[in-house]
Amino acid sequence: MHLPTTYFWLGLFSLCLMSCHSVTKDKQAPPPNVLFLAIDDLNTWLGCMDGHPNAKTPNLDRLAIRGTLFTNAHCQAPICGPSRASLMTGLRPSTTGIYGQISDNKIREADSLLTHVTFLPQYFQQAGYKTMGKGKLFHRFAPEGVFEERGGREGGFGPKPEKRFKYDPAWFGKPPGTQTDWGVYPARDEDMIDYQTAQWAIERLQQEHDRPFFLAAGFIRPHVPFYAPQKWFDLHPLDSIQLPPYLLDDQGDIPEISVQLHEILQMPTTEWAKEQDEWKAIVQAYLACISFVDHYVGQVLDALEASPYAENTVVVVWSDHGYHIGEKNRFAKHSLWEEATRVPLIFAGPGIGAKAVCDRPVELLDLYPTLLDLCGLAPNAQNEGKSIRPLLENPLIDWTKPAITTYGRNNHSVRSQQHRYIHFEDGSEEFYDHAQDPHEWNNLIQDSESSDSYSKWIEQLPRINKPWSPANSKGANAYLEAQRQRDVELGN
Ligand SMILES: [Ca+2]
Ligand SMILES: [Ca+2]
Repeated sequence: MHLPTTYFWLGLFSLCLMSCHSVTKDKQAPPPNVLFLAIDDLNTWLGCMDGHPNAKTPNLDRLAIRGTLFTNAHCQAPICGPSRASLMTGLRPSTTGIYGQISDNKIREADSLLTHVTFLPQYFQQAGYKTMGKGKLFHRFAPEGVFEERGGREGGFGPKPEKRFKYDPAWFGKPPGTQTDWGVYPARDEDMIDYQTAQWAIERLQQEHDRPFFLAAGFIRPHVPFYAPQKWFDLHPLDSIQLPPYLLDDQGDIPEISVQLHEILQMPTTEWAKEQDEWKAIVQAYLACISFVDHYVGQVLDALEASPYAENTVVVVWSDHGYHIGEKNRFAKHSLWEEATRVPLIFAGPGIGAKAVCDRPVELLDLYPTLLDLCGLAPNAQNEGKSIRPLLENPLIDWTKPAITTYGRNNHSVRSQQHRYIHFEDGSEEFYDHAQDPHEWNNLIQDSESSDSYSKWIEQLPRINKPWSPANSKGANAYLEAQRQRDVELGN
């Protein structure tokens, strides 16, 4: 046999093999599925994060090992409704005027920009995905038409005892108007809403789907009331509980408008909890609720791993904002400070680095474009976030875009890798250096040596600051409600 001819045929055969392989591979690799898991009011008290030494979250920890954990991710608004509206529309609160709680079906009418907005799951549906959702995804469940299969949401925040355990109307001299309470309740996990949500998601993962899917489940713990069955409290014995850092006169160096914006109604203060010897019990109950929800997130992850979708599904777990558990004299979200803006965010699946930790600042607003990018869908030109796929491939690359959180109109926090700069509508400011001051106790705004480093963040503030939309519910305190009324009365 003539050698060159042999090489020619061998070469052609190899080419054919390569091209046949590539066709087959394409046929076998449809776009990835998405498993989208929301957790309500979860701060960074995870075993895999540095939030709290008593945290026990083995399931979120193992997901973090499978994927990329973001340790400097932030919400766009520090309360449920506007945070979720921003994530699902891909637009900042300052672009839409959604600063307060908002009914799911009012989002489209909040601003003319939103009349034809394509919510994140809908974008997947329009790209040929099967979309399924249950639980707290938007503020309550989801606007009409967002999910092809609507699992809905059970009412409220789960079963309640006949009489609240700890709620005290004397906290602020007001009648009960909050869900805030803590204690062992109910007796069985099966009576918790999140148990039902997990079972529903597991059933969907056990089904055969004829198209790629976008499966969303929204868990409601650790949102108040901090109720969970006994076994979750047993994981966190009271005498083992460590208290978060706290500085009594912390508010002495912040501007007056910050004091007004951060006024918390109908929630206990840390001083109250100390006087009543309840602080450890609140920490214990919050940790118990987190361990409970971690277990049921873990059951959904187990179902994914046991399914034919294990290798071809992008998993994302996120919380809608953080929560103060006594730091800054409060038990609440509702702030532009670290404990309320910072959230756990974990991605895992095809194309995503494993055992990776990324400390670059990222935003929940980035989820929409990132998920489109990971699934090979065309970008949505309306999105204001940025795909963080480059960080999922290499968590150490340069990333200068800061994370911005907005509370009320024209009050913004800008979080970079090291600093937090806060700018209020009247021009007042706060500035913190996390390298020296991780608890944001020392407002450096008067410190001339720091002025160079914060001035650059002013340029990052949103240019648009839409008035409050009339679609918002009342503001959460006197300052926010006055701001809302002023905007609405002026007719926007
Ligand atoms: Ca929430
Ligand atoms: Ca301070």
